[in-house]
Amino acid sequence: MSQTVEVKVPDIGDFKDVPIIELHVAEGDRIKVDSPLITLETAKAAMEVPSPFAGIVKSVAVKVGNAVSEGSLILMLEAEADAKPQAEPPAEAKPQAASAAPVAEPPKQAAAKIEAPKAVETEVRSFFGTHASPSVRRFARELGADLARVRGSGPKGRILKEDVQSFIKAALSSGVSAPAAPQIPAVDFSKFGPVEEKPLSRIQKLSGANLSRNWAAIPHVTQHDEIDITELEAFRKSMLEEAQKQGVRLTLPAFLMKACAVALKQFPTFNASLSGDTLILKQYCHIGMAVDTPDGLVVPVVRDADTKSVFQLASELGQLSARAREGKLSFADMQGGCFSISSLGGIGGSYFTPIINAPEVAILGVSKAVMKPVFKDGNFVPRLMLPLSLSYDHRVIDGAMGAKFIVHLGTLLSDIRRLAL
Ligand code: CAO
Repeated sequence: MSQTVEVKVPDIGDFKDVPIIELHVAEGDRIKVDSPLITLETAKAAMEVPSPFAGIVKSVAVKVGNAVSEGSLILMLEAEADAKPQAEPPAEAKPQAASAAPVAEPPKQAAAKIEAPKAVETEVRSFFGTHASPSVRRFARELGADLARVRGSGPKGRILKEDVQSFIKAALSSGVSAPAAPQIPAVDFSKFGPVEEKPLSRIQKLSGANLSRNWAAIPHVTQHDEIDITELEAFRKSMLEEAQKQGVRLTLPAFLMKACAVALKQFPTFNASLSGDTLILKQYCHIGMAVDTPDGLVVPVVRDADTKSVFQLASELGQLSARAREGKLSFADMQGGCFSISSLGGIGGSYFTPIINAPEVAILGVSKAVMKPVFKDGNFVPRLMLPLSLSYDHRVIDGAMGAKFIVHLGTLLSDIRRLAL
């Protein structure tokens, strides 16, 4: 047997005439105990009023914008006979079978849920101060949208459900994956053995956020190749003394940068950035070089690398990496790059998958060159082989273009006379 009951605003503390910012139910809806009915917005926070009973909504007495206080009628509910509120309501508030429309005050437990501004505030803080109602937060959570990135169009900048929908649509159409990465659960490692806590450095925190974003937002492809740099290395060694006289430490990265600058001219889509559906092709050629510092990775940029000689590039790289290690790089030193190189060749290892330094669309990873037997002109001959790993943004560069670029780079590095052409 069902009975019609009045559902009213429960005890909401000292708040009076609180505006309704969301209405979650309509006439005819079947609702459960604790289903959200309305969201109220106080000066401090938004809070949801849950249903104390299960049943079918007969009529709704309020609209968005109405101001309500404790005891205001929200709706008439045909409560399910066997539907028990979450907690026993106070005796005087129980639905009365004899009465046509008995007053059903929400049970104390349900009221406690919305009375607790502390819980609401905790939720607000966890979203870094974004202004949104609990139902919008829940909606955003379900879709994996990061509310901190959603612009609110409601009163006082409040984020509405429509704002979350628009954010997801925009992210999907721009190809950027909006859903936040699933959180890795926190583990108490001290349960398994002794541990020491070491906070990440400022650079690690900054670059970590950028790396995660770039890794998640860009469809990466990494193309590997092995380049014969025997002659290049012989030439480099032959020039070391002359370089030293000019105060320059002539290492492989300077040649790599020169070759990349020449290849970028040949393949302009690698010297570009994606802006929505438009490719911005750059008429300048600034190349970043990843530098390992005691505080973490930084990428200073060499301006107009295409206009500079190998000696000039070596000199500038030496100065930039020294300043990077002393923590003396300015923000401007790390801005405006068109393409990046990450050279791990001085350390070792063969092949890796570098992460694109957005808004750039490609990055060259360089590993350690080693002598290998190479089959050439009918014989195995010892050659110095350099492993290269080119990561590119597959939205901008297709596989054929990626392969052509790395092959061209190989041609330039195998015969550096071509750099002069
Ligand atoms: N293969 C073989 N030898 C190489 C090489 C390679 N690919 N690259 C460099 N070398 C040699 C150099 O020629 C140099 O040899 P000599 O001492 O005989 O002249 C030696 O290795 C030392 O190199 P280096 O690393 O000290 O200096 P560098 O100019 O080659 O590199 C820099 C400069 C800034 C790229 C490097 O110091 C650095 O920081 N690399 C790390 C970058 C990094 O962390 N990338 C990862 C990013 S993703 O997390």
